[in-house]
Amino acid sequence: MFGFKAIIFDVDGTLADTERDGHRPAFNAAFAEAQLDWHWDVARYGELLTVTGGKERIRYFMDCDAIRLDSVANEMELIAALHRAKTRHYVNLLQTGAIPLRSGVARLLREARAAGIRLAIATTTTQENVAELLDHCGIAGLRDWFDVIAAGDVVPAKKPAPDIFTLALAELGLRAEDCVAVEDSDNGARAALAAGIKAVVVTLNDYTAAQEFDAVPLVVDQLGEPKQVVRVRRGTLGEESCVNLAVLNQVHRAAYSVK
Ligand code: XBP
Ligand code: MG
Repeated sequence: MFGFKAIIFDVDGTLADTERDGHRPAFNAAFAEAQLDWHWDVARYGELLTVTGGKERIRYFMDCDAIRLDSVANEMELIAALHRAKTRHYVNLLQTGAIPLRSGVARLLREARAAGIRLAIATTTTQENVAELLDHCGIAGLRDWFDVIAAGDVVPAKKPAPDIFTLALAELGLRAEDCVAVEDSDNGARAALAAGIKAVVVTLNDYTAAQEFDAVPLVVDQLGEPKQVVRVRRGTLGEESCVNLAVLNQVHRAAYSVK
């Protein structure tokens, strides 16, 4: 019935709004704990999000603000220690259940499972962070719904490089044309497209709403629920009122139709 076999989801900003009130305060808690006077406010964090990966983001911040230690080795050690502390703070927050899934995510995951569409994750963040998010967002056993969780430092280059999507495809044993990717950011969409996945859906959030997404066939403000108003920035929902399997199928068919 459907032309695709799997959906590959990004995590941060896509499954859940984790950045502003999740990762960002965890970074700030790590800085405070290390007695650094660094603080990333909401706007500054938006600028820093142009670099994916927490360690890479700290490095970028230090470069931007010309913060130098006496050796590169000490800088790397500081970044690694800060990132470990940040992960601890972030996991503690996730364990309180403070970060729910975005609108329509649980619905779409359930629809996919019922239809025999496989589920996968391709994310820049760590396995640990993904597991804790999935374990504490209110759906028992959610982690096991995903056949593949490709996460973090296991690939040479982070998004917008295609590597993590290429790994997810290899672990699924599927071709790019068998899959639909769901992302929230320019870096993420570029990574999916570079891996050969043409059927890409972007769900915007506050940090990514101003990005362009010229090459993405469907850009919406949320996956949404049937009776909600889903705002469509690019593409169409056709007869549907939210992003469901029928919509993903339309996106997939259009992406691979011979023109
Ligand atoms: C998400 C990220 C991540 C998180 C922090 O990118 O960039 O770096 O902000 O995660 P994407 P870590 O959604 O495109 O995968 O600190 O665990 O690296
Ligand atoms: Mg993201």
